[in-house]
Amino acid sequence: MQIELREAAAKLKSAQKIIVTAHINPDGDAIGSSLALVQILKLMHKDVRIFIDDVLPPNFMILPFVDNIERPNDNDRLTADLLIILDTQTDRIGRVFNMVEAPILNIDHHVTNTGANVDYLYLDPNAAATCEIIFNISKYLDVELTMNIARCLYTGLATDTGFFNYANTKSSTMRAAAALIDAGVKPNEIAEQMERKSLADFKGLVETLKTMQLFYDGKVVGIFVNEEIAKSVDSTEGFIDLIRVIDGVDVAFLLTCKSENLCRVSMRSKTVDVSKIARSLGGGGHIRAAGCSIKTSFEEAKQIIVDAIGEAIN
Ligand SMILES: [Mn+2]
Repeated sequence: MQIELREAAAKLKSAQKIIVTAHINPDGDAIGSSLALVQILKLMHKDVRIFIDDVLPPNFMILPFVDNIERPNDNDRLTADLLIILDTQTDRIGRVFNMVEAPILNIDHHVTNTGANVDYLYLDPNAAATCEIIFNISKYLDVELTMNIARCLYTGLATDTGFFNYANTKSSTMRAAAALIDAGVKPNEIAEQMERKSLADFKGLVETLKTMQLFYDGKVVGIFVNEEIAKSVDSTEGFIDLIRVIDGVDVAFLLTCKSENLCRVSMRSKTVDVSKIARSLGGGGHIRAAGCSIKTSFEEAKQIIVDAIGEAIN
């Protein structure tokens, strides 16, 4: 059932024992919104735990409260008054879904979220980030945004908007960011942390850029993190943003080899609705930034994604 923001706030108020989670392959918005919400709930004297079923990229380890993020154990079974799923739908939270028995409140900004398997969905596709929604919901909760909460929220806003560059950046996003700066955030410090790369990842980036290929008269560009490169890097965060700038390119994509028969695709576009392409392949996302997994070999996945994008642009 889709609910209003005010009703979502009421759910937070009435629950005492709360578990918060976000998507696997966690990004700045998933981690930032989870950590901010947990701190808000603590200020409301809630009994709250936070689980993310994945390793956290090192860039986010500076965020306040990050040590409180737990990974689920296979044998754990937990009950709670509320399970809050942030920045994704139920199918991308890994083992948390089966571990927790509780009514589900899903808070998200992905236009492709169908609300499957959840009790309550608050969906705002106009929000630039789930962090923007958490910022908005805090106004209903009588809590003051501490600097630590603000740093987490700002991280999600900044990373999901490409540091306020993408089309999802609205005046409301900027107003939220301004309020967070007023609460003590230093934008340069967050930017420096988020842009940091290990030498191995940077070398991986150089190798990946060498794989660049143009398709459809240069309207589409792809880069390829093959098995060898994938083994040498921890994260491919930000790789795709470097190729979307090429003149004449509408759709940029990154194909990553995850394992022998599992590939991951990320897409960015200037005009094409890539969320549709992602959805047609079982994934999701936003109009100009989306992704999906393809369960096949690297070569076959390449053909599938090139064909799917070709269909969308022609
Ligand atoms: Mn997000």
